[in-house]
Amino acid sequence: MTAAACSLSPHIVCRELGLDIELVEVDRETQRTSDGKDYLAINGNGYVPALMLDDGKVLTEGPAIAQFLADSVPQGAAMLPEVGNLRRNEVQSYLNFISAELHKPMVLLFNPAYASVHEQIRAQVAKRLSWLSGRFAGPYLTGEAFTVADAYLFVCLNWSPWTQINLKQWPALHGFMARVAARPKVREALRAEDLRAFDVDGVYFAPNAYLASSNWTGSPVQP
Ligand SMILES: N[C@@H](CCC(=O)N[C@@H](CS)C(=O)NCC(=O)O)C(=O)O
Repeated sequence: MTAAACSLSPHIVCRELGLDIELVEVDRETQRTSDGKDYLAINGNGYVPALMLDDGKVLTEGPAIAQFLADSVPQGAAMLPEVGNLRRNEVQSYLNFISAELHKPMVLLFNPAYASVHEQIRAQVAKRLSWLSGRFAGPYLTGEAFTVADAYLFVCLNWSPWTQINLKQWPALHGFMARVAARPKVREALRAEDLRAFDVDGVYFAPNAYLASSNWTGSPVQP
């Protein structure tokens, strides 16, 4: 994992499901893990997340990991309904949407190499967020249940302040962030990654180390 990166999404799923996990940090500069391994030998693409199982098998790609985790325990059906239930496909549809239409474009907004097209990318993301905000079926994306898609959406939307996207223009999305940020297991995951709330509403979280080293002048709040 890397603090506040998309790896936070399967991390939240693990905590929500009460799974026993060991978090291993990846230094994206050196591609070394905090337990001294070459990360490229674990995931040849070099990006997080990767899930290593007890038998050494490795699963990559966040949405696939989140689904695997939910399917691995009976209580996971609350976060990803069983095969044959159309709600499962609905959750999968959102996972794909978040991955392709939000996660990847938002990552480009962090990259100065794409600065000349950031405005256009931001407009495209805004279009997708407008669509999404009109789709909320309840407190969460598909209704009452907090699903693996909600965990993923929370993590991507948490990057809004860095990518200069003001979520307050979509009250449904801003409310969603507050609701998810208040979940005890989500707070546990945020603390485990040493993330601190840094906005007045306490719904966006950044690595403590980043807040300490950037020129941001507020005072971080322990989640
Ligand atoms: N398709 C991958 C993308 C993962 C991804 O973009 N990870 C980012 C963090 S959010 C990363 O590690 N980037 C570093 C890099 O690409 O080298 C997935 O969904 O798991």
